[in-house]
Amino acid sequence: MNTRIFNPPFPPANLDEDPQETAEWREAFNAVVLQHGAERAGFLLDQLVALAHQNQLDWSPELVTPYVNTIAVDVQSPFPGDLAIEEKIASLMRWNALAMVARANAAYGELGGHIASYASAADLFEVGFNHFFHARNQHHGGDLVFFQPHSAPGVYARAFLEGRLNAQDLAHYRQELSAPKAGARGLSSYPHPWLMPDFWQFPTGSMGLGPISSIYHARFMRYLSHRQLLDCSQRKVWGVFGDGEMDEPESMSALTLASREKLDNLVWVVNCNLQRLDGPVRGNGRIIDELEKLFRGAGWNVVKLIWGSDWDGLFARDTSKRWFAPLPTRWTGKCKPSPPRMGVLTAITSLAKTPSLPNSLKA
Ligand SMILES: Cc1ncc(C[n+]2csc(CCOP(=O)(O)OP(=O)(O)O)c2C)c(N)n1
Repeated sequence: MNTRIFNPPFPPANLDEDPQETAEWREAFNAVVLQHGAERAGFLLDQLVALAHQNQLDWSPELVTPYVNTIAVDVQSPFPGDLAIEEKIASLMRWNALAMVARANAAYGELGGHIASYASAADLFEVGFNHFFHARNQHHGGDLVFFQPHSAPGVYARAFLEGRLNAQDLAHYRQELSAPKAGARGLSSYPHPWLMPDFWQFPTGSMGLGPISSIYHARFMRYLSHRQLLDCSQRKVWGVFGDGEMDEPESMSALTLASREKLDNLVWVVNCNLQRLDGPVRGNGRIIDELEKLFRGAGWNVVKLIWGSDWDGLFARDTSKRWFAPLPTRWTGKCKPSPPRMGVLTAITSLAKTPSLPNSLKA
C-alpha cells in the first residue's frame, strides 16, 4: 500500500472562495489515504466523479499527472543488472553509431543517416535489450520489437559489439548495392526485413506504420492464443517510437482498439526528445503531458519517466516540494531541449538564481 502523502500548495486565495472548506476536504482525503490506503481513496474519488457526472456538473478530472516520474524512487525495484557496465556499453554503441554515420558521409556526402535519434534512445533500447526483449528459443516464441526508425544506426552498433556484423558491414551503411562486391552486407537506412531478412522483424521507416502495426500484431497474437492455434501467452510486442511520430494519424488511430481488447501484451515506449529530426517542431516543451492525456483518454496505462536518477538526491533534499514541484509551470516552448536534458537545466539554472532558494538546494 502506498501511503505517501504529498500536499501540493494550496491554490491562490483569489481562486478559492472558501480556503477553510478546501483545507477540511484535503485533510479528510489525506486521512483516508493514510488509514485505508490508495484503493479506498480511489473508490471514493470514483464515487464523487460519478456523482458529478450524474448531476451534469460539466466537469471531468484532469488526465495529466504531475510532472514527475510515475514510479517514485522509494517504490522502485532495485536495478536488476550492472548499471555501470551497461552505461559503458551504451556509450560505446553511441560512439560506434556516430562513427558509422559520420564515416559513411565523409565518403559519400549524400548518404545521410541520423545520429541524434539513437543518441537519445540508446538507454531505452539497452534496458529493453538487456532486461525485457525476449529472444526466440526452444521454449519461447520470442517477442516482437518495433524500433524507432531513425535509430537503426544504434542497433547496427549493438550488432557489431555482439559480433553479428563486422567492420566491413558497418563501412557499408546505406550502401546495399555496392556492399556484396566488397564481401560485406549493406545496412539499410531504416529497419527493413525485406532488405535484411535475418536482422529486422518489421519495417518502421515510414512513420506511423510501426505503431499501428504493433497494435494489430498484439491483437493477432491474442487471437492465436484464444483459439489455441499458437501459444503466444508469454510473448510481448514492444514498440519504441518518437514523439514526432505520434503526430502521424496511423500512430493514433488504433489506440482505443488496444485498450478495448485489453492488449496488455503490448508496450510502447515513446521517446520524447522533442527533436522531431527534420520535421516541424511544435513550440511545446510539454509534449509528455500532451501525450499522457491522449493515451490515458484512450484507456492506456501511462508510466512517465521524466527525471533520471541523477536528480534523485536534489529532489530528496527539497522536502517541502516547494521548489521543484512547480518547475514544469516555468516551462515554455523556448526550452526546446537539445540534447534532451537542456530544457530541465535551463529551468534549474534560472531557479538556482532565485535569491530565496535554500542553501541545501544550491549545491
Ligand atoms: C510518414 C513519414 N513522413 C515523414 C518522414 C520523414 N521524417 C523522418 S524522421 C522525421 C521526424 C521524426 O521525429 P521523431 O519521431 O520525434 O523522432 P526523432 O526526432 O527522435 O528522431 C520525419 C518527419 C517519415 N520517415 N515518414
